Amino acid sequence: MQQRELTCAAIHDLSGFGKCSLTVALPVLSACGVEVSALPTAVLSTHTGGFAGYIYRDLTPELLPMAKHWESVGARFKALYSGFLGSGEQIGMVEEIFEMFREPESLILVDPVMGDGGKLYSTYTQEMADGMVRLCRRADVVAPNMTEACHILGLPYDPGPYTREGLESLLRALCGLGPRQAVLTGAWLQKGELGAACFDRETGEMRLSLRPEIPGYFHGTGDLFSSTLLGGLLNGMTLYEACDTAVEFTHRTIVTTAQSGGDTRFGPKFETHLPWLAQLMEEKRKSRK
Ligand code: PXL
Repeated sequence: MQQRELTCAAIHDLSGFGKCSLTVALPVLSACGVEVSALPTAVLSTHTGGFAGYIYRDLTPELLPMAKHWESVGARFKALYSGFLGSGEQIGMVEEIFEMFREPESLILVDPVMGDGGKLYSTYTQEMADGMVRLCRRADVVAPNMTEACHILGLPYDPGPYTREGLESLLRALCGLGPRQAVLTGAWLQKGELGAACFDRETGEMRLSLRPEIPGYFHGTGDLFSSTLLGGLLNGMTLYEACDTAVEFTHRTIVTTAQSGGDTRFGPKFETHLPWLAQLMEEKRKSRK
């Protein structure tokens, strides 16, 4: 049987400098053998994490017309992947876009990008963050960090340490909103380790994937993680395989970023690790044929 082409629509902002969102999703998914189309929610000179005076152009009025134009030219996607949104209004629009392109076999991954370290990003209003729960209900897979998961579930932020039972209960609650699979980033049980926990509603199984923690705050790694997770799922990996691959890839890039000693606001140094990722994904594709 001929495999369907791996195609994805990535609905995120385009931050020109300081790698994150689309400047991460496009190369990572391409390396995974996925054809990605970009629907920018906003255009920024830099991301909002630690840069003052950034230029911000919200693309809310353009979002639906761009999606409708795609529809008119026959665009079809195996996956729909949303991340950082430019305004509260965009939540309803992204729901509409999901419906426009949803097919029986399609995979909707929502990374409810809205904050980190217990705080919302500066462009996110409370209303926007509250609306994000609606988008999560429409997803097959959600991949929040701890800040986002607590916000979505209406819980106070928990900085950790976490327990297996605590992580599982958060993941079950996320799946209770609608998704069949949930992945939680920023998971750890003991100091010195960091990774992600994943849960599949069908199997009822929670698994953890941990690596040694590299001290520091590394911008753009959430986008790197989610894009790799999606690439893995599209290539036929199980949820745990995709999650573990995403943790490993993110860990490798953080090691390189930390070793470079550069400004971590500029984004993760993932480029030299793309061949490793591409090979892994190709092997997975071949093993499925
Ligand atoms: O990496 C998440 C992200 C995406 N897009 C923009 C951001 C951030 C985090 O700060 O500012 C514009």
